[in-house]
Amino acid sequence: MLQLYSWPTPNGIKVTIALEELGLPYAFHPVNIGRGEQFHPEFLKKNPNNRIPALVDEERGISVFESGAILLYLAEREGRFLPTEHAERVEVLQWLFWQVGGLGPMAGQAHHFRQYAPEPIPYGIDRYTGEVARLYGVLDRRLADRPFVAGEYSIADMAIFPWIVPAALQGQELAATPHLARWFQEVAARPAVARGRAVGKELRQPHDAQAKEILFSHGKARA
Ligand SMILES: N[C@@H](CCC(=O)N[C@@H](CS)C(=O)NCC(=O)O)C(=O)O
Repeated sequence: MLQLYSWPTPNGIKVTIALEELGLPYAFHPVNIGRGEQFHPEFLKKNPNNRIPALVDEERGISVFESGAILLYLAEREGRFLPTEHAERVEVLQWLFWQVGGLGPMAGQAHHFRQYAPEPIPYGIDRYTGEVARLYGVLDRRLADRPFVAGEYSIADMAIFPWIVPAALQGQELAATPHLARWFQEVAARPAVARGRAVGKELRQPHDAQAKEILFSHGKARA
């Protein structure tokens, strides 16, 4: 059985979408990042980077952290959503890495400066909102002449999708990127995506003062 240690945020939702798409049985163990559970010693054994998600494959005795590595692990394990042919495979991998190295971190900073910074910092807001706008433009051009980012639906789409869901929080208007908007509607309509998005949804709360202290105090506070 697969054991998923996670929370319903974009990096967590990627993995529940992939598990649902693959039809794999798994147990979801919530790690409340707003209460500091990502710093608990038991979780740190699974992810030394104190971030969700982490996946434990009991059957194979393998533990994986980093959402992109988890998607890759699951796709290779099941032989789905990642082509085996070299050129097609690299298409998927480059967009998967583009998400984990670019869209995710930049959108995360846009969320931070637009929603959570203790006082408005125009330089931070402009820099990250602008960078996310650039990345949305890259995706829009990519999707102009193909249905999904790497041609066929793949783990790259699963990785990108949860970061487009909160577009408004990143200062983005999907109507400005019609090809991306079309792709977004198509991915959102997949039943497995809807199931993946629903996992743990009821647990999600707006960040209160304690959560902000834990998440944004640069390691000073620990629950
Ligand atoms: N590169 C990591 C990023 C994971 C990440 O940032 N997770 C966030 C939630 S989306 C988290 O656990 N935050 C807890 C914290 O900042 O202490 C991945 O893709 O798995």
